[in-house]
Amino acid sequence: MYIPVMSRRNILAALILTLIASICFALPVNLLQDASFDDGMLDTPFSSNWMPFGQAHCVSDDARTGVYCAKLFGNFRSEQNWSGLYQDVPVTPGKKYIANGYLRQNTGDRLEGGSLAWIKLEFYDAEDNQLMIAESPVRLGARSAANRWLFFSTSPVIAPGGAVKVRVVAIFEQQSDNAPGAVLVDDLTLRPVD
Ligand SMILES: [Ca+2]
Repeated sequence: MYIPVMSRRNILAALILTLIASICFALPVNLLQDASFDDGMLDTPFSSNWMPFGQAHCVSDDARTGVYCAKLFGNFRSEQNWSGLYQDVPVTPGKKYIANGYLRQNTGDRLEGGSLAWIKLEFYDAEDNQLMIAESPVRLGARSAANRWLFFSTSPVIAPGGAVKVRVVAIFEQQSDNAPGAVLVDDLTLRPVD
């Protein structure tokens, strides 16, 4: 009986496929739902996974993936104010998490003055007490590049003892200068870190 022997080329291909598969399966899942803001309906632009606050809108301009992204801008209150949106995710104390995503500003609606946007993690206990905050060290501001999506990330952070959930926040801060400008947000992720 003839039994075909795998050629070196086939063995190499099999090894490469195995390596790719192991890398793919090793990537932890995104714990956020509707991370690309594309699951909303016409009457409720954001899906129920997201809680918008201040001036947070679902728009189809320049979405990074899918059709929609979030657009944040100031409340023009002549005092420091915030807009944004967040999603709460259950966490395990002692486990490490990291959040990241993409922010963008466009020519014609660039940030001015002291306006800033960034990504933040807030850990809460069962009584909704805020235990810890972790923020992306880099923020998008008036001097940041325009017309392209920029990647922002927190550091990996350990959920503190007593934490039951983490709030992933994309936040826009406007100062008392009422500076104009808007920020687009798309493709947020929250991943556990081994
Ligand atoms: Ca999107």
